[in-house]
Amino acid sequence: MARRILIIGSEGQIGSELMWAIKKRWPDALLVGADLKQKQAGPWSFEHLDVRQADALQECVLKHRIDTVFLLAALLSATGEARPEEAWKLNMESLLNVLNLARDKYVRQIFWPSSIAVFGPETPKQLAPQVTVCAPSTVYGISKYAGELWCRWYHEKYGVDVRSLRYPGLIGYNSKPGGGTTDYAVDIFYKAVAGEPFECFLAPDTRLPMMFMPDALRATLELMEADENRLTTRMAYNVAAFSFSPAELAAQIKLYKPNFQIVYKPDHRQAIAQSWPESIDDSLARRDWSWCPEYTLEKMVRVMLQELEKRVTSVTAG
Ligand code: NAD
Ligand code: AKB
Repeated sequence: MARRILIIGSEGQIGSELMWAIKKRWPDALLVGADLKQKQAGPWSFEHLDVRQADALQECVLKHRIDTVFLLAALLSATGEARPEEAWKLNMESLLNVLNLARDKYVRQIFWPSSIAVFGPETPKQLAPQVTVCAPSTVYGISKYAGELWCRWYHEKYGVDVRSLRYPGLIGYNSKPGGGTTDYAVDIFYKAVAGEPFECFLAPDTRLPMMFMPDALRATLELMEADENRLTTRMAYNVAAFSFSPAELAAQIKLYKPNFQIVYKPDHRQAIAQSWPESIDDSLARRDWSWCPEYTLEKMVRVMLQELEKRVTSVTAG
């Protein structure tokens, strides 16, 4: 039977791309977006919804006879440090509201993303293992790690089919990020294409795990399709693609844009970035559900520049 899907946070960086990816991969699925923001374009229903309101959420699920929820609403790392109580409340209440709907059998399957932010200064910097010291130093990271534990608890206690990934920093050309520490890795491309210098809020040698959006979307949907008997964790799977520093990314961009200029003015986000590992070991995801990234740093940079150039050209021509 075709899925009936609710994406909460549908107007954000991932949600606005995931809607199209689902339409392509599961064409028969019924799709409903939900967000506090207004709907952007898209051939699906939309509900203006505050996911913290459990009754309104349940009403929406019943109205559309939803069986699958992707919960993407959250405050990210940098915003979370500025608004810690709001971040904790939103990130936890939204998850518990959705988990309770699955416990009570209103929905069958949940996707909820975790992050590399679950790791902290004591985690090994290179190839951070699936199971390791997780003592995050941000409110966002604390909420993600607590969320992972809640997911496992609801699965063990009530059999809830909840699945999760520890996304690295995500880079795409169709949507812009908001409030994260890895946002610079998207913003830099807009400046490069506009022929303007880029002021980077991280130091040149700050290496972080990153992933191109098409890989992240595919990982998400492959995990949701995976045979549940093969899943060996109901916390979140590490997934990796490549790592780079701002200087390494700028060097790649300069191959196409030799006049591109970058200056470094590290701010409060530097400490957050420094608390995260430089690379991730994703061997469990590779073993359990055959995860394999397609994009390298080089390929991602080429496609990002090509796609953003096309937009500039079509705007200029129009
Ligand atoms: P985003 O901030 O771009 O989008 C979040 C969306 O949720 C926004 O459209 C916002 O309006 C909406 N929202 C906020 N509060 C809401 C509420 N109370 N009710 C309904 N909607 C609400 O975030 P994103 O980058 O798309 O991230 C989505 C998820 O993926 C988050 O859980 C985030 O922690 C996780 N994640 C993202 C990245 C990344 O690089 N983008 C990396 C790791 C994990
Ligand atoms: C952030 O920087 O906060 C996010 C993340 C890695 O979770 N992009």
